[in-house]
Amino acid sequence: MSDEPKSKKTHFRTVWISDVHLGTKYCRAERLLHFLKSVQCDYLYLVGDIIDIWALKRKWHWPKEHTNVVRRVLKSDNKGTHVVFVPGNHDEMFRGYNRLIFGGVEINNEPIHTTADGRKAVILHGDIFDAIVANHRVITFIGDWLYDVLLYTNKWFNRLRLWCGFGHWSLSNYIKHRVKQVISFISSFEDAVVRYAHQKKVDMVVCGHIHHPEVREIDDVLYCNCGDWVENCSAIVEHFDGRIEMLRFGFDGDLESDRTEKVSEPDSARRRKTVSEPNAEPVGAGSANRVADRLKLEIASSLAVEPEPEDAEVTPDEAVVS
Ligand SMILES: [Mn+2]
Repeated sequence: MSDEPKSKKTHFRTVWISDVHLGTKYCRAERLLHFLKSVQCDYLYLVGDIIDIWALKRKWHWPKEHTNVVRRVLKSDNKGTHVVFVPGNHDEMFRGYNRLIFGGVEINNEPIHTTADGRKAVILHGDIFDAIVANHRVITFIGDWLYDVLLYTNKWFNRLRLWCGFGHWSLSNYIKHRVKQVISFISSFEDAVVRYAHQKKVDMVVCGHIHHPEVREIDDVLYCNCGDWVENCSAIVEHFDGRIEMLRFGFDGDLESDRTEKVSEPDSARRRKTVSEPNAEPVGAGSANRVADRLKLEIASSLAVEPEPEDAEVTPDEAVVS
């Protein structure tokens, strides 16, 4: 007997989450639990930094909500969900157990997922790019309140500096500089991930690590970042038709909430796959026709005219060269 009625659940083909950081006081375990209870999926990928072993080694922090999250994940398996754990840097000791199955959870350092519409996705946490990405420690989140506090502090700080004979030091400039650094950090991380996806010849990549949820097409690769359950409370999901979406819950984990942000992948990411499909098919009458159509399209575009549909009647207006 299930404790939640099935009708209330939202069904997805796949759910990806990362950077939960269980074992730290910053983990939004209740929100995650709320989310996990409200969804049902065929595949659940835990994309690293789920349990923060580093933090637990420093100071033991394990409230009962954290146990409940673990229980819920293990329970998903009983309901027909294939659970895959992709270790991150905070739970890297699990990397030694690549391809093993523990309590129904498969550990896999870099699984390949195939979407319902036949796209290949490489899944990895993303810390392997730390060495490539400069300034990787610059992941800071500056909240509004902190900004105010710092501005106030800055006033006194500068009085002190003047009194000591130093010049004025602008905090807001400093923050702007830091923000620029953060943005350049994120983009160099994304570049490194996308380059890796090119190497692996996949259509899509799902990662985490930088706590910055995203679904975006970069250089013909669909880049998906799960975000985290510390600040963003976010997930990447795949619908049953293969459509990818990023969900961000505004701190409540409630799918129905007004504050839930939903960002769908761009249509181009899916269209591109459909266009490139003929090459993969065995040559036959169907694919030969498609090749002919593409050729016609290419010739038409090089001549800058709209290719006319086979069965449409051509009116003089349409025949005009643009
Ligand atoms: Mn990480």
